Amino acid sequence: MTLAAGVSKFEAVTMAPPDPILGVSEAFRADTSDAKLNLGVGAYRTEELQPLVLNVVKKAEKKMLESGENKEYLPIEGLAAFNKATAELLLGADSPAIKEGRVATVQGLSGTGSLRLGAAFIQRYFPGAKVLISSPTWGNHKNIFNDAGVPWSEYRYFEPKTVGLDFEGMMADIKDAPSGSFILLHGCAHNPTGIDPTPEQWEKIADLIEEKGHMAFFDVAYQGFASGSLDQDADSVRLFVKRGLEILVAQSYSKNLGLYAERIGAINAVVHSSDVAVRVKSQLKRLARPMYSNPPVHGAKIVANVVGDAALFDEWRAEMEMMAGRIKTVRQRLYDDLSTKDKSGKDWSFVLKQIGMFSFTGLNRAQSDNMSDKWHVYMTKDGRISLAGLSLAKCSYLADAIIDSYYNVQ
Ligand code: PLA
Repeated sequence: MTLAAGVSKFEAVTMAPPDPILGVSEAFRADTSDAKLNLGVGAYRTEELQPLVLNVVKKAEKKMLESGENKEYLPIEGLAAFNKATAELLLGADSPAIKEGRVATVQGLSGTGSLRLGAAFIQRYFPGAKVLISSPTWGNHKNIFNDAGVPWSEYRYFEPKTVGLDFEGMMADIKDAPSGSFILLHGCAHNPTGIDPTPEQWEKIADLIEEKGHMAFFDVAYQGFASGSLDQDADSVRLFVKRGLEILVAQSYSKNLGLYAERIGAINAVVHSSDVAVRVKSQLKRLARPMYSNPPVHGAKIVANVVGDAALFDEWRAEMEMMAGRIKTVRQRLYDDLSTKDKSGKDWSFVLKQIGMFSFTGLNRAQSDNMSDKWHVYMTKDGRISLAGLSLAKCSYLADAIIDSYYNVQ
């Protein structure tokens, strides 16, 4: 007799809600309309709305295949050539912090896994310390710190009235946080608002963090995607390092090298001495080992090959400028279409002012629902659209959808 389907021991397990970002892609896939458009996840598409594998990635992979590389385990901290390349890309190849051995770099499972490792480190070595997260922020930040058991609260960031930065609110909240807090900062191209502090504001943020004895924890998921320049997009991080502040930085190659599925990134701790760096690195490894043992090799080799080869590196920069440029072009077209179609005189210029992959439209939840239910345009419910998933050909349709949702849905 086979066992009957009795009461499951898993009966108490409830249904989890769909993920606010990746769940949008699931809903998109289920939609059979020809008009459908996925502006949910921040993944780059060509004008034909197809995924793009960069030429430099193909060239690096060809090289790897030809050299007949093996599938041995990487060390816990990852591929040495990758760790060197990624720290240099972040801080600059001539960075004194690197030369002095003050940077502890451990390869992570892309941006998310690197943030998670950083969070586990905070939980273990700074028990009770709070992380301050911008309001709003990337939908996964809170999950990451929750699951690592790190308490967090929010600092003001976005001012809906000006569709800009609430700099005073931000500074007041950082000031009020207990000394020794970690301040999570988006290195560039803030997700979801597309609004970054100015260089002068970054200086003031650094002043305050230093004064309060806090530590900055940078999330750098879009280096190269804000301005098109890898160096310029790292200015915020480099400013803190130049001032001698200790920081944590999570990096991701999902967007700038289009390596989404390879899960390649890093966690870096820039500290006061090489002695401390060695110890911090040893503890990051100790945290990684029981979580996933050691990281995957393929993406690490791609990054090491691209960054470590002058010709490929130049080609990468050109490809990134092309991607950032295409996003700027659709941004402009969307703004033009919104401004011409909307006869009410509403100022849509915030679309142009925002930077990076996204536009934060100000559409509320009901309006976002209308976008998907009526127009088959999928976006996150916080009103964010990914311009990286938009083509010039679809701008006019999208503008119609936004105007309808904005004026006809409360
Ligand atoms: N940090 C920020 C600010 C991000 O926006 C993302 C990705 C990550 C980290 C992590 O990406 P990674 O793990 O792939 O390196 N945000 C995406 C995708 C693009 C996602 O939600 O996972 C987004 O649509 O917001």
